[in-house]
Amino acid sequence: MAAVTGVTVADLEFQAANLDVARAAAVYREHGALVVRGLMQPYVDRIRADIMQAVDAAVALLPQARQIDEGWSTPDGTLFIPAPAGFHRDRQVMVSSCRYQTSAEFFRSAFDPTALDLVEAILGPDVELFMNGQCLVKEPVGGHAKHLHQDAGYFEHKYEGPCAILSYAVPTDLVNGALYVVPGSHKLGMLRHVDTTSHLGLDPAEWSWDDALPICGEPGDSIFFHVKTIHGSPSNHSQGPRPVFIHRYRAAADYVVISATSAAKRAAAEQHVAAAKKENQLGFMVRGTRRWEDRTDG
Ligand SMILES: O=C(O)CCC(=O)C(=O)O
Repeated sequence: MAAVTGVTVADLEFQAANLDVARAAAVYREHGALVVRGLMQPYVDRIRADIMQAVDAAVALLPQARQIDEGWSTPDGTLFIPAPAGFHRDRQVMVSSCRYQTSAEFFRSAFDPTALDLVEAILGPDVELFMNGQCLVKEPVGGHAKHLHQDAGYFEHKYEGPCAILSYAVPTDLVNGALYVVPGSHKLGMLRHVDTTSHLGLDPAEWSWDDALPICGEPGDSIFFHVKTIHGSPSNHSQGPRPVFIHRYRAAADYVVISATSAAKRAAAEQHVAAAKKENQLGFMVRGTRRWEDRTDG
C-alpha cells in the first residue's frame, strides 16, 4: 500500500502552552492524528517512576505467571509475550500493570484541563474514559514491536469510537521505538487484521513502516489518534526501557460492539454485534453528564 499522504510531523504539531484548541481539533479531524508537545510534561516523571516500579514487581512475579491466549499474565495483571532470540529472559513485558487503579499521577493526568478541552472539541460535550489507562513498555535491547494496526481491530465501537492520547515517558526516537502513524487512514474504514507477534495487526504484505510517519518526542509529548488511525511502533534497540502511557476517551453514549485480540476471536465477535449494549460499559465521566437515553440505547 503506498503512503496515503505527504503529511509531515510539522503539519500535525502544536505546543501545549496557549493551545489553539479549535485548530488542533481540526487537524485531528483531518489527519486522525495530532501531536501536542509538552502536554503531559507536568505528570511524566511520577508516571514513569510508577510504570518502572510496576515492571520490576512484575518481573519478580514471573514464576507465578499463568498462560493466557495473549501470552502470560502475572498476578498483578502485567502482560508478557515471548521474548526474541538472544534476550536475557524467555518472556518480555508488553503491557504493564500500571493503570488508574494503581497510579494516582496517571489517573490525575487523565483529567488534565488542556487535554480535556481538546478531547471535548473532538468528541462533543459528554465524554467518558474508556478502559483504565494503559502503559506499554518495550524492554531494552529487543523489546517488542507493536505492528501497524487500527485500535478498532481490538475494540470496534458503535459510533465514532475512542480518541487515544499516547504520551512518551522517555525521549523516544527511531532507535528505541517511536510511534508511527498513517495520517488520513482513519477515513479508510475498518481494515482486515491478521495475527502477528503483537496480536492483531495489518497484513505486513499490505502495510509497512514505509507507509507511516514516525513521530519522535520528549517525555510528556503526546500523540492523539483516532481509533481507526493506523499506527504502531518498531522494536526498542536502545539500552534503556521505552515506556508510554495511554489515555482513551469516548463520547459518553458510545460503546464497544466488537472486542477481540486475535483474528479468530474477531470473526466470532462479529456474529454478536447486535447484542452489544451501552448499559454495562459505563466509563468515568470526565466532561458533561450521563444521559439516561444513552444507557438504554442498543
Ligand atoms: O507502545 C506503542 O508504541 C504502541 C501502543 C499501541 O499501538 C496501542 O496500544 O495501540
